[in-house]
Amino acid sequence: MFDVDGTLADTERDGHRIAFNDAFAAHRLDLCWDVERYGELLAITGGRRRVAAALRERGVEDADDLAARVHRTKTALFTEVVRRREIGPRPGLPALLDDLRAHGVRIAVATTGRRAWVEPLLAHVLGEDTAEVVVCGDDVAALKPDPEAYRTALARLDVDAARTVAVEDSGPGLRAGLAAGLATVVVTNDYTADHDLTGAAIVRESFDAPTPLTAAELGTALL
Ligand code: XBP
Ligand code: MG
Repeated sequence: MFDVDGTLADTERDGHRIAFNDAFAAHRLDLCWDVERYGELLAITGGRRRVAAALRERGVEDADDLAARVHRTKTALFTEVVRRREIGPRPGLPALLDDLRAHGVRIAVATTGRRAWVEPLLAHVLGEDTAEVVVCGDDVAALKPDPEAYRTALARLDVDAARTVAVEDSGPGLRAGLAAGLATVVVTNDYTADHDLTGAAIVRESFDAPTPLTAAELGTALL
């Protein structure tokens, strides 16, 4: 089971962040997240919650309502970016996916992102054989680090947690995988390299260096 943001694709710094800033401008809000600030805000999962927290911090009344409207704009803007295929898979990921498929491994997705952009991104990143099950932020009441997205994906696949590996990029994602009872492999990125990754079955900085991550290595996470 793969996470999307930061795992299948590097979506955050030059993708979501820019779309949030464009949405703030469209709503005439004096708010702009630089790379560093956005990294801190990633501790709050889910775009709408992230915006609401920033608005509340500024003492904005009706922060939740305004955040919902701003987030709708952001989702539309980011969906356009994804549809233009400006964001591709993380290096080394296509080779891992080929290896998993060659071994008959079932592939699912559990993300806290919105289905509007997740589906076109998966069509691009996973290709025609997209994931068997795709659980998005729209499908669950509680976002990561809550395990609901993973538990929902397990139920839809009708598989045991004990036979499933989660692949994540971040501390909140790792905690979601572990809380669902999944062996969890973490492939970090610039934003998550300093997260607390205690409990991860395997931690790597990349899918392809120093050696390619293989289906066999992922399988060792279950041992
Ligand atoms: C990623 C998120 C997402 C994105 C933004 O966390 O929290 O909210 O940052 O997407 P994870 P939306 O990788 O753990 O799923 O604006 O669609 O929420
Ligand atoms: Mg992630």
